[in-house]
This record gives sequence, C-alpha cells and structure tokens, in this order.
Amino acid sequence: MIKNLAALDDGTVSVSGWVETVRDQKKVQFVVLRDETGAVQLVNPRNSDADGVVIADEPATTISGLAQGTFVTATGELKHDERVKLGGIEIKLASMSVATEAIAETPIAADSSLDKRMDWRFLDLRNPKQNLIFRIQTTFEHALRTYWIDNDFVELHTPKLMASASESRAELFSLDYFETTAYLAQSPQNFKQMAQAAGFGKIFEVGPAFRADHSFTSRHATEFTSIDSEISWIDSHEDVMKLHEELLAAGFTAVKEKHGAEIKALFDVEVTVPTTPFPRIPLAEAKEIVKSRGYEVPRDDDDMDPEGERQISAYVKETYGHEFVFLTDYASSIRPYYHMRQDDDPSLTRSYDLIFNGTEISTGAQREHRVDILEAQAVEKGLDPAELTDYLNFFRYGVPPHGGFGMGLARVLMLMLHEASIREVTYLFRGPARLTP
Ligand code: AMO
Repeated sequence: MIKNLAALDDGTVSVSGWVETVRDQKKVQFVVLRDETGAVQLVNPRNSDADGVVIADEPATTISGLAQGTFVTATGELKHDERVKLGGIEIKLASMSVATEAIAETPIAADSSLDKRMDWRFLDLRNPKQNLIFRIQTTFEHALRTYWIDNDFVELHTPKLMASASESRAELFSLDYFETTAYLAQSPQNFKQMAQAAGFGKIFEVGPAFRADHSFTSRHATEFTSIDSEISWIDSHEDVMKLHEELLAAGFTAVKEKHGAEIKALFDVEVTVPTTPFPRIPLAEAKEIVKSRGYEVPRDDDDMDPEGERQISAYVKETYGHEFVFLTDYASSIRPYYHMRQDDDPSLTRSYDLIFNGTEISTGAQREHRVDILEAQAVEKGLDPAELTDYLNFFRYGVPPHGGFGMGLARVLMLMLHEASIREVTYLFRGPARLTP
C-alpha cells in the first residue's frame, strides 16, 4: 500500500492504484498514482539515442497513453528525497502494466455539482475526502458495537418487510407482496420492543429504515441507516439518555483518536469528544430560551423547528461549550402513542430528542409497557387496535419497563464533519428524485 512506502528503505517496490495526474514532459514523465491509502509520485526519465532524440520505449509509451483513472501496477526503485513535495518519496519506474484503462474524458471535476457527483458516485468516492468519510463511519460503528458488546447487548436484524406501519401511516412505502401488500419498515420500533418481551434485556441494531418522505431537505433520505438500541428495567428516559451519551462519547473518542488529524487536514474540523452528561433542557424551557434570543418557534404545541434547533444549539454551545443537547419532556400531542406519559402531567412524555450542532439526530423515550394504557393511547391517536394486534400481544404476557432510541447514522456524520447535506456522507443516497446508481 502507498501509505507504507515512506517507512521502507530505498529499493525495489511494486504499487498498484489509479492514475491521478500525468505530466508528460519531453525529458521526464511524472505520474501521481493513488490508492485508497494515499498518493505517490512515479518518475520516468526518458531515454534518448546517441543523437539525443527521445526513444519511444517502455514504460514511456504506456505513460504517454495513460488517462486519469486508469488502474495500473508500477514497479521501480523507491527513493527518499526531501525535495519531492508529495511525501518526500518517489519511485523511479522500471515497468508499468495497465489493469484497466479509463475513458479519457472524466465526467466529473472538482467543481461539479453535488447531483452530478452523485451520478458518478464511484468516481466521486475516489476523492480522499469522500473516502475518509467511510473510514470514519467504519470506526464510529465499530466503537458503538464494542460498547454494546462489552456491555452484553444482543445484536438484532429485524425484518424490513412488514404487514403494517412501524411508525405512522404517513411516510409509508408499500409494495406488492404476492396476493397482499407489504410495507417497508420505517423503524425497527416494534421488533426492538418485542425483544424486551422476549427477555433479551439489552439490544441494538444498525440497519436500513425507509420513509416515503417527499421532502428535499439536506437531512432527509427515503432510505437511511438507523442506529437503534433498546434496554429493559429503566426507571425513566434518563436511563436511555445515559446509554445514548456514553455510546456517542465512545464513538467520538474512537473517531478522534484514529482520524482526528486527517479530519482536521481534509475537512478543517476539530472533532470534539463530548463530555458526559450532555446538557438536558425541557422543550418548553428551550423554546423560551430561543424566544429570548429573538426567534419564536411557530405554533405553541409544535415541535422544535430547524431554526429553533439551530438557536438552542448555539445557546448550549455558548453557555456550556457543548455540541450536544437533549431536549426533554415533549408534549404527548406530538409524540407517538407508544411513548410513556409522565405520572404527574400526562400532557408530557418521558421522551427526548437529541440535537447535535443544530440538527436533530435522534429520538428516544421510555415506552408505555402497560397494555391497557398503551391501547388507550393508540385509540386516542386514531389508530385501530385491531391493526396493532401482534404488537399489543408483546405486552400481554409480561414485559419489563423499557426504553430506547433511534438515531440516523448519516445525520451524525454530516454534523460531525460540518457537511452541508446527508447526501455527502451517504454511500448511495436515496431520495424522492434519486434511485440510481
Ligand atoms: P424518528 O422518526 O424521530 O424516531 O427517527 C429517529 C432518527 O432517525 C433519523 N431519521 C432520518 N434520517 C434521514 N432521513 C429521514 N427521512 C429520517 N427520518 C428519521 C433521524 C431521527 O432523529 N422509532 C423512533 C425512535 C425511537 O423512539 O427509538 C423513530 O423512528 O436522525
């Protein structure tokens, strides 16, 4: 791999990768070769005959015909030379073999629009910045998994084909399923709760979720990776928040340790490992704070809107120096029927949203596990209990108090790297107007 070259002594080496640039000069040729670990300069001084006329020999002829993006293997003499800008090393070529040629005209350039880059995502991903995003994602998920496994959580893979809606009837994709209709899971909500009734105690899942959401915002996709966790024997949503912040601290610690310097170099972002506990502010109080800053969230009983989220984040950053904030105690009117309501004030739920750098990344709650209350809350929300039979059955044969959260992976990455859209941090984005590549 190219990143290993610098540590080698001068001598014969072989490297493979794709051609980034070619400078085909009269006396000498330069190729910058890149693989997924870095880039190195190859140099080929041209040979000339007795009269000083350049000879068309190898590898000179191959180099002259190289298009950007061609995949090659090069063999030559590695030389350390401080004058070489690219890493202080270069390889004097002995031979080069072409694995596959690229078409000379590259369809995208550095200044191409995001949509154009997405059309040619495999070329776009060759960019070291894009490549780094998915290394960060790998490290982040691994750190979360390590936390879960160290703490005896069970990993689940719940079905994405369902007979009914997992969240609300809105934003539901349906498809032909033999003689009937199936729906794509909007969340593993039902099945992560089922695991509590099954006596699993603590579970997690990282998997796809689907929402038929026709909006074109920077934070919505029709398919996204949802990070879910659910735990038994909680006293309130406070226990869920504790799990949530510990997980994120573990994920950010791993990302900073492994990629902090690269993230600074390529994204100009200093990754901050969040201190625990994260600040917690009841939603009603958060709205007052936002109002005192000169912004009024429209409609009294409504959720925080995007501008409100930005404002409360700015306040928390200024006041506590923190990038995360849990907004707690959401009104029952804007929460799903399965959120547990507060004993002393049933107009409020035992739930929270987690805001990171100005945008919601997660919803969490203690669930209502008492089946009579659960059913009554479903009816109150206009749902037909007959459609919820399987779900309600989970609560009829004994179930511990439990709660959990769902968190969009792409939103975390977007906000961690200060990117403008989840399209940038999703391997292949799916939205209302995008089903390809
Ligand atoms: P909610 O609907 O708030 O809650 O979703 C949880 C988190 O999932 C992410 N998310 C999305 N990401 C990209 N595109 C979308 N269209 C999209 N929709 C949601 C967000 C959001 O915060 N079952 C509950 C969670 C729970 O209580 O455990 C749920 O799905 O980051």
